[in-house]
Amino acid sequence: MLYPITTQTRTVQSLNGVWKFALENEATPNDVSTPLETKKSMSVPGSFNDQGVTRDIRMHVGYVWYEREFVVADSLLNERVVLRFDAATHEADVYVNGQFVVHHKGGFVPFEAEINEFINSGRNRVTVKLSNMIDYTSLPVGNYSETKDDEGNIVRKLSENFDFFNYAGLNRYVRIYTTPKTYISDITVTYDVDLDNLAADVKIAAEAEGDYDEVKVTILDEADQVVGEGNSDAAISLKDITLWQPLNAYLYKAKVELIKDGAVVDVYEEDFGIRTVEVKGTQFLINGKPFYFKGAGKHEDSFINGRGINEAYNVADLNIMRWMGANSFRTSHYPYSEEMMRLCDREGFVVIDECAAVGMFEGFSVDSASGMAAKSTWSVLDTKEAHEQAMYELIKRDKNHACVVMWSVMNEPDSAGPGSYEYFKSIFDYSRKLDPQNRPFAYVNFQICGVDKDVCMELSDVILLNRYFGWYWDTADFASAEAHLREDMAAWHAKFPDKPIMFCEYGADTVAGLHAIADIPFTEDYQVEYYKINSKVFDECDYFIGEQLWNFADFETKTGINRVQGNKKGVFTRGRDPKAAARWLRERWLNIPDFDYK
Ligand code: BDP
Repeated sequence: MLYPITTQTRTVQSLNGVWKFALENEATPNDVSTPLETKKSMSVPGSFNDQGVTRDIRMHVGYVWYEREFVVADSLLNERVVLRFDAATHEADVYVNGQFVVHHKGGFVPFEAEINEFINSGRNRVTVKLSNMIDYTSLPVGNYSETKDDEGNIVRKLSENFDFFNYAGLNRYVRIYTTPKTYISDITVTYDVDLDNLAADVKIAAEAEGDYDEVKVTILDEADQVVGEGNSDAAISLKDITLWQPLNAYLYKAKVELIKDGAVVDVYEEDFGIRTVEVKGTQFLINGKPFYFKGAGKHEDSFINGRGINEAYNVADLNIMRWMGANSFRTSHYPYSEEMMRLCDREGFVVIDECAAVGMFEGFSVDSASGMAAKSTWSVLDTKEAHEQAMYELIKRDKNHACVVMWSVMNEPDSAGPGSYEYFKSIFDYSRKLDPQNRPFAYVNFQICGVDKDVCMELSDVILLNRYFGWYWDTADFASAEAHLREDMAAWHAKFPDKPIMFCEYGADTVAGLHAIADIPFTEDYQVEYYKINSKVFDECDYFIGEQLWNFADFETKTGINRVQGNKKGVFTRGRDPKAAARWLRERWLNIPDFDYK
């Protein structure tokens, strides 16, 4: 799916700003044929929860309404006019001038619709009925229930089956863009690279609709010099290429033009980097060299905005990670904004791209993590359809990004209980066919489904582990934690001697400002010790290819007695102030090279 940009043939118009907002009153439903009656406002993009402030909005479960007016300039009305939502979390029905236009479920990916038949010259009205409900058929997975009160009104309850707050709303940009009636609908970038001779055969495959004779492709380098020309059917050979490297990005531009009778009818420019990715034995090769992942699992989470896009945070977060010596992160636990992916392409950050498959464990709870056991997850959940859609939409959106080096199909699923293998196999088989660049696919293993219980790891190209020895397990007993971690790693390596292992989560809740000498949980000192013992074991294992800690920064969660205004495992606070561990890790990571460490 193409990102909306302005070119000689295309325009983009923002619908961001303050919209009208209302909670749905189910007794007297909103009538979309008339303007929304409300005095409430809501900023878009942004989650509605913290903007709404009081409990009735913040904790609302059910439907909400957004509405605003817009005008499309008369000069554009003969173009193809498309209304695009970058993310409506989690489910939306969109109306223009009271007429239904499009429905989409899945709160972290874009969707769009042509609206020519619904709009007029002058003022128009866009209305969104949005639901924040998630259940056992959706991704992410939520525990949903409903009852009726004495007056017969539906009372909805929702408890996340995961450890982040269910921020919802029009979380990303809303735009109208125009294209000619004959237009480029998608572009897929693939290449064969000759690393020894720094040459590449690059295929820019375009899909288009309408009446055209030919698709012309021009490849430009960063100095805007033409380095290759051809069309969309055949590969274009490039010589003396500059590779996209971690933290040292280089982006080419593919200029794609639809030609009719010798004239250009549509033009789109897609930036792309050239790099190779391969899992070979216990190594993860980028451009043929063994890469070592240093970084974190993150969240899209900021004050007031909630999960709403915050580009200043994105820029700062990458700068903070660079400061720390990090080179990578995982989009835990859902696809991040397209702007973040584009930024990572530019900055050279290496991304493990995760779909919203989280909470796929019956009865998940952070209150009893070490005491949980796999149950009948795969007969309770009915997520296959949503999961395939999520992988399809994620890969369709992110397939061309050089920053994406691996897909994560699930976080901490039940990989031990009955039916796990069959479910995993079908998702892996389905997903692998979708990636034109054939990147590795993996899932992130839950400590509950340890090496002696997990039955799915053979399907994963890399062993991604979330491990909490010294936190949920062996709390305040670092000697045992270290020993158990060492045993765990050895056991995984013995079971899969030819697969690389990396950590995608390890961490300890830490309230900034607390200190103690004697290994007291929640103190900054404890968090530092925790990272020290984990790092010591990592360095003993030559098959260990990366450390992504949990979490980059403190973040909001549902309320619970194990969460103090959110999850405090950040090595930075929610406001991005470093805890002591951030400095300790900085010392460590600046001394670990990106390549050839293992
Ligand atoms: C894992 C989850 C992550 C949690 C983390 C924790 O993958 O989302 O936030 O542990 O408990 O269960 O902090």
